Amino acid sequence: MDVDTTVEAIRSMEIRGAGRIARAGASALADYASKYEGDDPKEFMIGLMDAKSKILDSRPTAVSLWNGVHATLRGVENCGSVTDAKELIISNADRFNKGSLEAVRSIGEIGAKRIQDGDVILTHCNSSAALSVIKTAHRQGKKFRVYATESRPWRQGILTVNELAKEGIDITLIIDSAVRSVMKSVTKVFVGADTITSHGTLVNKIGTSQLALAANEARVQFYVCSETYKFSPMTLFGDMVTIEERDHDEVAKRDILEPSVKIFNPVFDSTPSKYIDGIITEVGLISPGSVYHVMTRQLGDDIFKLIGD
Ligand code: RI2
Repeated sequence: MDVDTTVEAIRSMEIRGAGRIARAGASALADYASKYEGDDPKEFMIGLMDAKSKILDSRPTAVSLWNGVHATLRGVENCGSVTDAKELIISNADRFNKGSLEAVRSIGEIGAKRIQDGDVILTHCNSSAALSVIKTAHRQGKKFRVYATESRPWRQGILTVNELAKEGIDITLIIDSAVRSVMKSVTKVFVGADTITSHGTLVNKIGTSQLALAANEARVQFYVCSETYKFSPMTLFGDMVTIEERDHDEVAKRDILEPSVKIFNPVFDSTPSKYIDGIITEVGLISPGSVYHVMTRQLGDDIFKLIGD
């Protein structure tokens, strides 16, 4: 898929989910590189930087997209020719995408160990990382049931319940406002992540913080399933995470409302680290306080080169 088509598909949520948009961004850059037919390095780089900024502008919150794009472009400035740059971008994108899918699988293996017979699980929205945990535990023969929130306004919960039902998992759909009501019988919560800050705050689908509060009140374990490329390097340098606000029509059509009614449609919210019992990543189950160490260890000195880019 080319850059413009990818950008439009991400904006319109045809491609959604923090991991998927990161892989789509990486693939779009590889598409630009593979289709470039000239041999002018300057022209190639101008087109590449234009593609990069369009992709990064497509959705503002999930840092996975930023990390996917930067992983794909890593080292391109040192290439001596267009041919070298094209090869590097294509192989970086392939490595990022394969690593991303492998991370989701590893998270499933690690997280499944936290599920036991008799558990009642609650999940929110549609996270491939969280569902990897649930599906892996089911494939291991564990007996448990799952509640999934509808996740207004896009109702990604419908994707979740159908995906889990096809696996043969005992799954119940609830509306978002039923979370506290079912929490009495829930034993564990597994959610995904769009961004995790350097101090362990989770930014995920709107409503996640309500699940965390209700879980905390009921003494229910709250786990975040997140690939490490959802850790945000810029938050280490003090940057705030931008919370995307989407079209008002997603909440309610104007024709059913009095003209003076305002609509506010934030897509994500923040859950402080104190509500998180563990973050299940491809490098292990870590505490929110370990995000800084994992992020700096993985990025090394690159972290300083990346920031401000
Ligand atoms: P995976 C989604 O955002 C949800 O917030 C979900 O929890 C998160 O991305 C992570 O999804 P959206 O794109 O990467 O639906 O685990 O707005 O699939």
